[in-house]
This record gives sequence, C-alpha cells and structure tokens, in this order.
Amino acid sequence: MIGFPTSFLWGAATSAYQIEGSPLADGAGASIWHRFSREPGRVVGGATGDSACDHYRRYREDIALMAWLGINAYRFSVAWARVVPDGNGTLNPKGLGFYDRLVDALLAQGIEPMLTLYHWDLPAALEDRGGWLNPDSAKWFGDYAQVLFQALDDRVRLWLTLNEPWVSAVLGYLTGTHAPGRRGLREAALAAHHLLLAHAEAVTAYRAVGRHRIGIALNLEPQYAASAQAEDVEAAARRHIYVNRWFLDPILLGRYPAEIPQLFGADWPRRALQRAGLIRAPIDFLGVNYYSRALVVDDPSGRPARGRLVKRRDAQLTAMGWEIFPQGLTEMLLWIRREYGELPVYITENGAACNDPLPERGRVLDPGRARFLGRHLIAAQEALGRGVDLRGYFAWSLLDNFEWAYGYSKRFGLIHVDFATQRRTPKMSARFYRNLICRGGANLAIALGALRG
Ligand code: GBH
Repeated sequence: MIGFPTSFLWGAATSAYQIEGSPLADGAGASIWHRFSREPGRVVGGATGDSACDHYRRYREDIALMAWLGINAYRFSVAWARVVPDGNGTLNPKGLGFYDRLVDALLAQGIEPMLTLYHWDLPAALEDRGGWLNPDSAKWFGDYAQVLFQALDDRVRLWLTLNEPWVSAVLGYLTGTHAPGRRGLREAALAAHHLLLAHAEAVTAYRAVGRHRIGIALNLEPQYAASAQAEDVEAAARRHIYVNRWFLDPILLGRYPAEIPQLFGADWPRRALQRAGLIRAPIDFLGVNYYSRALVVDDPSGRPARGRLVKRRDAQLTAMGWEIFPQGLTEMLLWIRREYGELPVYITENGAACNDPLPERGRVLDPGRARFLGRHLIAAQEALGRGVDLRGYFAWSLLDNFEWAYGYSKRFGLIHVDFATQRRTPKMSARFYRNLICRGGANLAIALGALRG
C-alpha cells in the first residue's frame, strides 16, 4: 500500500461557536446559536456556548497542545458576528483582531491554518432580516468574506466558504433541530439555494483578491439500501441525490440534479430559483466531512426523499448512534472522482463520539476513538493508492466541545475538556494520532493492531 505523501496535512478541526465561549466579548454581535440555545427545549440540558472551551481566552494554551500533538494544520471557523456584529455593515476590529492573533500564533508553530468562513453561526441581526431565506443573504456573505480575504489572505492559504450547507438548510429549516429552528420544506430548499449562491459569491470575490485556494466542506454520506428489494434500492438512490448531489452538482457542475425539484414537488420554490439563476464558481479543492453511511428503506412519509434510516442489528455504533463504516469513506472518495473528475480533496472532518471514562491519573482511555481514526486513515490511504488526490486529514475534533443540540452530552475530542475547570487532558486517541503523525502515517496497520481495550 502506498504511503502518505510528505506534503500531507495532518490536522484537527473545530468551529467557533463550539469552542470559543465569550460570545459577546469585545463588541461581538449575537449569533443565531446564541439565541437558539437560550430557547427552552432546544439543547440537551439547556446548555449554551457561553463558556464552551473558553478558547477565546485560552487559544495560546490550545495551540501549545496542537504543537504537542504534532499536527501541521488546524481547521477553525470565524464567528461572523465577532467581525461584523450586525452581519452586514460596520467592521469590529477587536473581533477581527482575535483571528489575526490566532493565525499568527499558529504560523509561529508551523501549523497551517485552514479557515472556514461560516460554520452555522449566522449573526442574529441578519436572522432578523430573514436570514438565509432573504435573497440578499448571498451578498451579505460575500461582503463579509471580502473583509476576511483582505485581512488574512496574506497568511491564510486554505479557505472554506461554508461548512455543510446541507445541515444548515435541513436541520435549520426543515427538521428545526438546529438554529434558527424553522420547519418547512419550501424554506429548506430556499435556504439551500441562497447558501449555494453565497458560496459562489465568496468564491467569485476570492478570484479578484485572493492569492491562494478556496473550497467548501460538505457532509457526504453514502446511501445503502437496507435490502435488495427494488423499493429500498430506489429509496437509497433518492436519498443519495438529496444528501450528496443536491449540493455537489450545483457547485461542481453548475446545475441541480433533475430529480431535486421532483423530490420537493410543490414545495420547490421554482419562481425564486429561476429569477436568481445558479452561478458556477470553480473551487480549488473539496472538503469532505465523513462520519458514517446511511442504510435506507422506502418510506413514503419521509420528506423529501421518501426514505427512512434503519440500523443493522450487528452494526457497531458510536455514541451518536452512527454506524462505524470506514469503507464508506474510500467508496465516497472514489465515487467523487468517478462522477466529477480529478479534484484535490481534504477530509475536513472525521471522528467519533464515545462514552469516554473520566480522566484518571492524567489519562483518558478511549481506544474506540483511536481505532475509529486508524481505520478511517486506512480507508483514506486505500483511496490514495487508487489515485484519489487526497491532500490532508482533519480529525474532528481537537477538543471536546459544544455538540450543537446535544450540548455537552457528546464528546468528540482528542483532548478531554473538564468544562467546570477547563482542564485539558489528551486522550489515548491523541497519543495514537501523535505517534502516527510522527511516523508520517507509516505502519498504520501495525499501530492499529497494537491497540488494546
Ligand atoms: C459535523 O456535522 C459538524 O460539522 C460538526 O460541527 C459537528 O460537531 C460534528 O459533525 C459532529 O456532529 O440522518 O439524514 O439527518 C455532522 C454531520 C450530517 C452527520 C447529517 C449526520 C445525519 C444524516 N452530520 N448526518 S440524516
């Protein structure tokens, strides 16, 4: 099996609202997650990101941990409302200053920053103007992106426009489980469309002023039929279009899959879409967030793809209930190349929630997470060997953090965080990853085999 290239990026990822805390510090505006988490019943235990990992104040300590871990890249996101408190309008230099110092501190440790412009924390002031349902939202995002390009493109060489716009649209506007908590099929389709236009707006702006590379991070999930029955096979095919192609096709091919308007039926906002038109703005690389696969059965009541997810009885699940399925990562990477052609790819997120034991004598034994990472890295290596232009891997997440609607009840970190004291303890999985990075990914299978517990 071929090894990882020497230029490979070994990274870890986080996002602003999930780790920073101090959401209103230094003149920042509130975000939709700041608001949403305050609504009763939205987040497990009524948790908010008010403190989270206190990274806003402890970023230097966290960068020291990154240096110990040996990662040569770090993916983080910028809180839009820190930089532009009203979302569109006056710049807040203090908010921008935080990211300016963060980038400098990363570079001083030889860590390549990968910056996500939007990881779900829309300024609340923009939500008051309709949020992603407002056709002006693409322009708002483009203006905000410009500010960051101008401030940081001299030092940031890897940019991502949006994180998982599918999740923003579906969980935020269809199921209502994420901010802003709306529930309408038509709204989800419209929000998705404006998110895509926002992405294109930022990419187009980047071509005028940027000197490096820009892409987008998508949640991609292979869809398997739960049985060989034609109904289930067709349901899986519909969900594949809904989960994977809905965003990939417009971004890479400049048009929606023909089946998408059919899936949404009367809720497809045809008039609005016709007037807006779709912009295809070629990206420099694709970010793939991979966690699991889906097993699908036909279900006429499932909106909009008329499918429902099931679990195999013998499936290995993480603490999120997501099946551990590394082979799906190889298949997804190969499918992307087959379908859309040669394209540089980064795995921008991959990780597992586990029921970790509490730290004991400075140790946290999480062999399940170490095994998860190792097995997915083998799957990544397999794709590399089969010609995929894979440039890097970012473990989700550097730290235990605010897991959206699950609050602090789910832990994804390589590093344990005691949220009462903010004490950090690297887990066994962090040591596993550290040793692996140190060897440049060599002897992966042997390291995996040596894991106990
Ligand atoms: C990522 O999204 C986020 O980027 C990150 O912020 C978060 O902390 C991390 O994962 C862990 O949750 O059953 O059809 O609704 C999660 C990606 C996409 C994975 C939707 C589960 C379920 C598909 N998720 N997917 S469906």
